[in-house]
Amino acid sequence: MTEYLLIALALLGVLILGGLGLVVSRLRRRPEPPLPETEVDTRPGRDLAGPPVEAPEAELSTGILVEPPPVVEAPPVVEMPEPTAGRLVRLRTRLSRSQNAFGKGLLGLLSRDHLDEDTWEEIEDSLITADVGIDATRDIVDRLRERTRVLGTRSATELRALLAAELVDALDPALDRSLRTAPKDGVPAVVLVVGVNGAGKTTTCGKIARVLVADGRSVLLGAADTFRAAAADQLQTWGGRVGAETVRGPEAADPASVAFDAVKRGIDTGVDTVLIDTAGRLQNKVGLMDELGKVKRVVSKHGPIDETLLVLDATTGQNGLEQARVFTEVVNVTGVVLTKLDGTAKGGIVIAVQRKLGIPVKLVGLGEGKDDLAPFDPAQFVDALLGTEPLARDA
Ligand SMILES: Nc1nc2c(ncn2[C@@H]2O[C@H](COP(=O)(O)OP(=O)(O)O)[C@@H](O)[C@H]2O)c(=O)[nH]1
Ligand SMILES: [Mg+2]
Repeated sequence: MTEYLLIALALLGVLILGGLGLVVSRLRRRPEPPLPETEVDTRPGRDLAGPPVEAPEAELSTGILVEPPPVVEAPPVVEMPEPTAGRLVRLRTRLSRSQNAFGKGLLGLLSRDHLDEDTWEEIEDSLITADVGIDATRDIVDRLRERTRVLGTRSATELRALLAAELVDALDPALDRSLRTAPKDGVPAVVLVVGVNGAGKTTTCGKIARVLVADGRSVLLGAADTFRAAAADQLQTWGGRVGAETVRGPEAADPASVAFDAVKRGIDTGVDTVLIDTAGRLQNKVGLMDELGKVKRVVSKHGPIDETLLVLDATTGQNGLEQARVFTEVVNVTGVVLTKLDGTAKGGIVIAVQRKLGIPVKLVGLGEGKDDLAPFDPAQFVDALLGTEPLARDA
């Protein structure tokens, strides 16, 4: 028994001495510049990599042969994003919060006792104010008036339903809004993301990558915005979180060659989808057209581009629409992503965008959060746009 005690004491002594030695050597070394800080990821899921390896130096300096735990290269922590099903419903509150005044105003007008000429004009005004666009507004209001007259509709509940139906109709619910991201014959699908600076392209690329990964797809990102190194860093950060590789070139590299390399790498590594983020400086329209046109041509050498998404900032309203047209002239835009709908009371822009560009809105951005991107669904969207609060009063 005493033997054990002695051994334990001896061990303790050696440990203390070793520890002291380490402290002293640390003190002596003090003038040296500190080592660069390692980034520590404290997110949940970290513990999968096993307990942290603590102070192996102290153990070694005691002279006791304590086998250090094997140094395992910790696997990068890959996040599993939430599934997309029901996202628009989940994000609905965010949308209705920003659209509240619009929805309330409209429904307030519809619940007036007499829908006289002035009231119809006010209804028109609120739709135009919400960026629905003049032509679409006229159509919607004309049809609503007609149906109200024919049906002899009176109650606010019925009127709300009629208005909702007209708005949904204006959004062309039959349009194909699916994203073509599935590989064909072992060749990855290529998705090109375009739009003006600040619209939310890089963020959207990142969010889409998460959606695809959540659906069990493998993704590669191409940082063809080579204007600022920070742009590629930003994209790489998004990719890193979900384990997606990012192909980037040196600063000021030719965007087309980066895009080409990205697709090539995607083919070589056998990923399902290659997402290409581009730059969108509009100061020089000709330059931008040239650059994008070249990206498109060069990437097409590998095969046709499956999806070209135009990212539009909903808060820029009708101005954004004008800019959008430039892009549709250079690339074959197959879908629109309308971002920042959480930050505007002008959700009607969705209607105007589709009508003016003749391209379906496929996705909507509803926040800066990593999963704040939802597939666009006309009926759910209109529901959120109108909100339901005034109905409660009506019942
Ligand atoms: N509120 C909100 N902000 C967004 C949304 N999408 C992007 N952003 C923000 O818009 C800013 C510009 O985004 P970024 O992706 O860098 O734009 P890019 O220049 O087109 O690549 C960033 O601060 C994003 O967080 C969205 O749906 N809602
Ligand atoms: Mg960007």
